Amino acid sequence: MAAAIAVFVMSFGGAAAAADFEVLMLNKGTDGKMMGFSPSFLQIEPGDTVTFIPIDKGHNAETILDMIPEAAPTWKGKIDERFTVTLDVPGLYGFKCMPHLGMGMVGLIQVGNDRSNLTELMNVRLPGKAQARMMELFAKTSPRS
Ligand SMILES: [Cu+2]
Repeated sequence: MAAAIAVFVMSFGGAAAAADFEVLMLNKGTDGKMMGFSPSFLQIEPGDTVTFIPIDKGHNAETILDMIPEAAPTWKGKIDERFTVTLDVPGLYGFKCMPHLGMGMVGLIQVGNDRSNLTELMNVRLPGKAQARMMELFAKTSPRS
């Protein structure tokens, strides 16, 4: 019993603390483009959290159908809502602002060093400017080691 507790404490102490990343929802992105998440690409570790912050009004953040790892739950923030999601399943997560998808308000999160679902994401057709912006984000992912 005592040994089991000691092992637990050691493994817990050795684990890196989960980090929180902030993504701003803006009418004008830091890249100068209209309607955007900043940053629009993040690479985080499993168990880290991402907080979406409504700096400007009228935005939300939600997962795009068929653009998250198979085992991962979808998530959806309300318009003008600050909300935090914990991402445990490694892989790529495409997300959008529902009202501004056609204007290219999309983002991409890579959890861990895993982009094994990249092909699935690339097969999803997005409207308007979203497709081109998402292709730019795909280029920022790094391969599985
Ligand atoms: Cu928006």
